[in-house]
Amino acid sequence: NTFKTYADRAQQHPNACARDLLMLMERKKSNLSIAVDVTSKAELLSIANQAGPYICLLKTHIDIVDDFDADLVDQLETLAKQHDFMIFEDRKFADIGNTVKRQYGNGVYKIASWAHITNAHTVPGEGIIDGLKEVGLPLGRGLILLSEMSTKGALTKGDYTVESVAMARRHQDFVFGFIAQHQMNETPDEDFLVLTPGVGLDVKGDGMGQQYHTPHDAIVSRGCDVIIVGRGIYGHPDQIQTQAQRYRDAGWDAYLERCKLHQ
Ligand code: UP6
Repeated sequence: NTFKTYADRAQQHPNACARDLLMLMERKKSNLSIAVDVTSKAELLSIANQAGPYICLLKTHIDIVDDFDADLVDQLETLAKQHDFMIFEDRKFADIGNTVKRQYGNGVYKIASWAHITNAHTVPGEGIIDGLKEVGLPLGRGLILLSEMSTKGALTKGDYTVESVAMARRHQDFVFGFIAQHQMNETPDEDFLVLTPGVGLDVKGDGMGQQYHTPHDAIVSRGCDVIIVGRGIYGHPDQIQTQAQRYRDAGWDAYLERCKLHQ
């Protein structure tokens, strides 16, 4: 039986960032990442503070915040320590290595200085990983690749997905997983984490291509590891805690069911 719990995987994983995340998930009993796609600093901080106790990972789109400043990052880091979560900037880098290296380390956001995890499209080929790695690896950061998108008509399928996994395999010191809709491992000793957006319990889509599946579907049927939930939680501003707890429970129950199935 080759099934491994998050705790087993935390012990054995070759990538430091993946080990930290898996350990945190186990310790906190949460495989929930919240996507906080709001445009004001105050709102972002308030949601992070309310959802903090229920999440393993806070996913940001830092460039949509109208009143971004360095203090926002300081406060997010404080909340991350206080509530014990990691930070994932969903930057979706997509340029040549020499450019993404600057987009990651420099500019207004200096993403590499605060985001434990970021991600990249594989459309430019492997040079994008080389560029990001130059900046991120010395800082102990981790990268995930987009091998499968959640949206209707996405071109991330077939050979594109297969090639993306092959690229990750060649950079396991830095790349530890995927944004995808299915488990991506090819051999029993391979252990890429799969973080899955397009998760919701109440609606099937958003009229702009997004497609939603349940936490159960993602974790049990498709073998994903982390559920990413945005509007399902922050779309109810007066119920952040209730919804975060609801998705945390749904994600963790699904994980326990997966463990039981493989016992
Ligand atoms: N996201 C997707 N699909 C992908 C990759 N990333 O939805 O394939 C991101 C979006 C958003 C979040 O950028 O931040 O995940 C999903 O939010 P939602 O739950 O509100 O749809």
